[in-house]
Amino acid sequence: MSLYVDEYPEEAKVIKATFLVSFVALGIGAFFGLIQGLHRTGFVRILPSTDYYTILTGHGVLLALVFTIFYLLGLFTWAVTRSLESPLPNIKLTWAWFGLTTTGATFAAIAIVAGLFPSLDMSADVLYTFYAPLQAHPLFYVGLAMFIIGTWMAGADWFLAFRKWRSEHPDERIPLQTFMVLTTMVMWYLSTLGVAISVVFFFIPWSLGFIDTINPLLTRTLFWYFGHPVVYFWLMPAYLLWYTVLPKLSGGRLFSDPLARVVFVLFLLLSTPVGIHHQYLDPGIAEGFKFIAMTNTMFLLLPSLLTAFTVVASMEHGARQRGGKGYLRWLGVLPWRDPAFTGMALAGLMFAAGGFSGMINAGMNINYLVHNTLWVPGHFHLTVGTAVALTMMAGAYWLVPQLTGRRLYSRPIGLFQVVTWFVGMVLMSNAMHRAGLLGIPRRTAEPQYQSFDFTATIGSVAELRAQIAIGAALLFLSVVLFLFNILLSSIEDPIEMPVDGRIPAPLSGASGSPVVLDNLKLWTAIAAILVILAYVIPLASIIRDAGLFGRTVAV
Ligand code: HAS
Ligand code: CU
Repeated sequence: MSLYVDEYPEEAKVIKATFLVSFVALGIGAFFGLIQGLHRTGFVRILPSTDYYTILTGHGVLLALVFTIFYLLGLFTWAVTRSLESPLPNIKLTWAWFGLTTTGATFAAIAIVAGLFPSLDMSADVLYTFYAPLQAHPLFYVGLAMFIIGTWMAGADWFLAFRKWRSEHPDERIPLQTFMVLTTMVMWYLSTLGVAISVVFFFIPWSLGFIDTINPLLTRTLFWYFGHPVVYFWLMPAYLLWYTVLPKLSGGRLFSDPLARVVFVLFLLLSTPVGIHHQYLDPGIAEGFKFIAMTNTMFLLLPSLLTAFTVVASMEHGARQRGGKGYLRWLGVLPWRDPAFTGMALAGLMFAAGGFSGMINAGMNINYLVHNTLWVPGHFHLTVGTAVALTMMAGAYWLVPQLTGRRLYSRPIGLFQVVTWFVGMVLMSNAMHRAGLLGIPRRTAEPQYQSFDFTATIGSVAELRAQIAIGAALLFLSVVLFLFNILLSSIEDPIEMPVDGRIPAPLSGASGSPVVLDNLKLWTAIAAILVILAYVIPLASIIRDAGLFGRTVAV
């Protein structure tokens, strides 16, 4: 057995480059998050209220889009090459998509951060959801378009690798990790169509002044057409790690390969025709279509519930291999001192809570209570902010040594880091959920509530604000520790085998599962039909009501 870097030196370079971009975005985005948390809770009011939205946009874009997706680009490159046991067919294409995504992300980041310097006369205070009538500088949209095209090229790169492999292995099952990457990418192609159309046909011409009106509901709907699947684009890398790496770290194997495939197929089918669940309160979309989106969303819980079962069963199997006994005592023998394991397990635990708040969001009637309140940021700091982000950081502790041939600088610091994230997020997201129930709005710079002082009573707004601010500070500390640990790891002396990178075969193997699961064409066709059913009529009526380019004037 040799390390990934020894077998695929070129690919390892690309992956290290994507991780570098990802972690730089993580550092800056987390700093913005700290400012956010302290400002909003009234602890340190350092920002003029206009800058609040600049920082909030930077925080959202850098963390939710740049950190996560660059990590995905690296992780998927690793997963495809190692599971197909073959290098990528055209490394020039690989560097080209890396260059395009990085340039695009840099353009968008420049447009946002420029908003802090009024003399530059450039801004993109449009939040990470960037729909009209908020308008950004054209550089922001151009950067976004480049970034998306870059991800399409990355998908093409992986599909080409698969095609080459398929020509050499006509009768074999698609290796599991590659299957996960391909189904995720088909979902991505289908869903990015929405955002690509709105950026290229509406936002770029509008921000350049070629058209002076826009249909806000149309751009919102196209955004959410993409905006829900994007959350699974973040989640699937975490699932890939939970299904294929976490069982191994637990000391066992994946419980069931076919069940894992079913889960990824269900995400492909159901991720897109649900976007309207973000628009329950939007006028201009008939209730019936909102109801269809709700029904589809409830079905979409299934793959995550299956995941909870399969991943926990795999962990239990691992624990029993290590001598674990009893109904729950086996939990004690899991490798809790390993930051990669503990980070992923804690991320999974938090996702159970985040999933439940998602179910509450998804109910049309209860959504009216929580929509646009701090409850929603509470929900997504558990999902993308913990299930995904913490899994990615924990995964890095296991992956980076394989890419560099150097051991991790410090496992105890890694362990402290993942636990700090968990504790920080417990405080922050719990308080955010509760604050939302009290009606405290999201995305509001200066809500005038009590600030924290030491006489604040438990359950008061001041107490919730204290929890949010303390949580934000712990999360920032956690990111700093993570970045230092990874940085110091890169100057360790090279050693032969810093980590065992093998992944054992699943307990219930691929060979016995229905062959139809691997029929990507079939699933793509069904996914497209479901999207057509869910979206054609609502889009047509939005265009009929207010015109393709709307009748509102830019603000
Ligand atoms: Fe969501 C809003 C519904 C999942 C992200 N969501 C958001 C926003 C974001 C987001 C960013 O229906 C805000 C957008 C904005 O800015 O306006 N969401 C759901 C539902 C799910 C869901 C039904 N969301 C996610 C994931 C995200 C994410 C995943 C990111 C990665 N969400 C909504 C709705 C809204 C919304 C409405 C609109 C709200 C509004 O009004 O604006 C489901 O997919 C959740 C299913 C999950 C589960 C949990 C299963 C548990 C597992 C844990 C296993 C345990 C392990 C560990 C591995 C059912 C898998 C065990 C450990 C041991 C030690 C044993
Ligand atoms: Cu959603």
